[in-house]
Amino acid sequence: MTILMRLKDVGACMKSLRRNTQLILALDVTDKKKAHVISKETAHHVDAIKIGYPLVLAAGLEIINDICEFAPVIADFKVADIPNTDRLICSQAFEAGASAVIVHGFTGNDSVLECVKTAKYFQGDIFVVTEMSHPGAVEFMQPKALELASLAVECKASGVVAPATRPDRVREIREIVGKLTIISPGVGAQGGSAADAIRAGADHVIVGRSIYNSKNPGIEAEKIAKEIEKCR
Ligand code: NUP
Repeated sequence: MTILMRLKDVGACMKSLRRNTQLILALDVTDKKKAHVISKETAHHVDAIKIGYPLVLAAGLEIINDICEFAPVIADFKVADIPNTDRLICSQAFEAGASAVIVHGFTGNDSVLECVKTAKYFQGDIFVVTEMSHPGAVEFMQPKALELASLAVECKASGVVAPATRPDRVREIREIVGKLTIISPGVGAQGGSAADAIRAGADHVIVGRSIYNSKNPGIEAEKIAKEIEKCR
């Protein structure tokens, strides 16, 4: 199938990341039907839906095209390979209907530049991981996180991923990335607070388990969106 045909197929997808509720849902469920139901219930309260390996491996890449009817999709593939392979991976994600792809920066300038070039071709966005939100990130990522943030700026990425579990780090990363978009995971299940991350300079928080494991994902998403609204 040609790229143009595929682009036509995904014409119904929402393409640009909104900045309305500042909430991004991490849809890490592995049941296709559940993914649809949760997306529909939360769509009004989220600016985007992030889909990663758990759902794509369970439901197939086409799930991106399904979910982008509800909200722009960020493909969390944490791309980390040689430039040619990065281009192939990013192209697959954008052709499937993703608005943005998350990539690692530790592979270096050439790899990140290739991802950004590919995103530009599809009019999409690239977010570069700086310091991850889990405790193990302090071992190897934290010492290099600010350099990874600078690399994202140099490579003209759209934004970076920074840890809501460490708002001070979000603040430091904001100083380096300037106007770039910061998306910040680690709220709820990992212990971070949405309000603290936004106050520290995040544009959006990413929330998974607290929403999709709750009895009523729509109400939970609305609650977090209201918490964010209050601290603006
Ligand atoms: O540093 C990161 N931390 C993190 O949790 C980078 C990520 N991409 N994520 C992702 O955000 C993680 O893979 C999951 O999809 C989501 C957080 O989910 P939860 O902890 O709110 O359930």
